[in-house]
Amino acid sequence: MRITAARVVVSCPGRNFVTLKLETDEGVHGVGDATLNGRELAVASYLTDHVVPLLIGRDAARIEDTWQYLYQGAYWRRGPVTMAAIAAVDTALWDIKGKVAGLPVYQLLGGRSRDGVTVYGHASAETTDQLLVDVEGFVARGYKAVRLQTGIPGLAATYGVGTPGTTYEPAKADLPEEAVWSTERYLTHVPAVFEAVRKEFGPHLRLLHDVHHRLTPIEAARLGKSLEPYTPYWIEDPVRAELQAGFRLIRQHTTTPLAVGEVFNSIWDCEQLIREQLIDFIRATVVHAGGISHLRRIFDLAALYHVRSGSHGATDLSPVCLAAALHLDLAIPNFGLQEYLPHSAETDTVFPHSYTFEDGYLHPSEEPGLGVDLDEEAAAAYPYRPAYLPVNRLEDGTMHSW
Ligand code: KDG
Ligand code: MG
Repeated sequence: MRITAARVVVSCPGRNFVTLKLETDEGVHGVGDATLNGRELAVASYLTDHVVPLLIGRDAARIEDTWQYLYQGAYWRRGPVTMAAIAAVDTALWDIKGKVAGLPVYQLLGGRSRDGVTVYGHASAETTDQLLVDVEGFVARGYKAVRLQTGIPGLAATYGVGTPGTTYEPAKADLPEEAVWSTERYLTHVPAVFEAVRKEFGPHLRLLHDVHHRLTPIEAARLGKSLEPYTPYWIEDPVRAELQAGFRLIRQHTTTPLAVGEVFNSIWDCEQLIREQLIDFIRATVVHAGGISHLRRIFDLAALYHVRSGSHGATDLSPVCLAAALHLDLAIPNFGLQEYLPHSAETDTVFPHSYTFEDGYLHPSEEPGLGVDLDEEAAAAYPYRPAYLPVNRLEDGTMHSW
């Protein structure tokens, strides 16, 4: 079976997505997500200009060989643009293989290791009182795990804090917005939020929190220690992870579990973190970490070191990525938790899918392949709109990690 056509579709049904559609001479097609929030057109160009010409005429059955061909053949290895492009090809080829076999992709990955994929949602509000109401809504819908984010008193805006009832979307049109950050105010506030939620909801609801890379290792250690009485399921991205050894310092001081990896694009970004057991959950995901093939490699390494998966699942990962993640989540032995933020109605129209949510679990489709598609006609009605993630500055104006 040969690849006969490859189209890169950039669309903005509520937010921007880059999607690759591969067609074959046997009439079977596959889709892959290549979205890189705020840098979408770079991946679209990488695919259109440098990958699509290499795919035409290739054997669609050779998933691993194609992965190695694109990864090693580029000479310039790794990086978010390259790995998102490779991910899209890999995902589309798994979709095709499932359709050819007449099986959902999770069956090709070894079959189910669990009944459903436990997910967490984002409870978020400006104040702690409003947050309690939002958490209540998640509990009522059956969620077993909830991420907590609130505004920080004294700061005008806080990254990742959405309005309850709306779709999560930190990227804003036009140029990046600038927000002010204070680590001191943040570290004082967060333990009180956890205390309030634990008091209201008891010990069994899994509570998570995203630090968005804003602390130094010793500050993160202090946060972890201060949250221990409220037993968080994890704190995420406590520090930037370019320096993997930096996590040793956090580990020396706290038993609060650590999750990291949504910006990772290869196994080499987390090899030391995993091998030294410096983290508990690896948050890499299909679209940004080289597709199903490479993410499975990361999860297999993690399994050797008691590290579980906790894949990123924000709304800038398209339904194609989410579907692919669910097939992997269902099959691997060391699944931990899957992030789930429902997409907007426009996004769902452009990406018809058959995964389902019930009582805190997601279930991938039983359809052959991934069980998700791209409606190209619907996508054409939503042209690309430039949008960027915000940047942070300290109170004195210094640029700060977000
Ligand atoms: O593109 C950035 C988003 O995906 C990010 O803000 C989401 O941190 C995030 C999360 O944990 O979902
Ligand atoms: Mg995050």
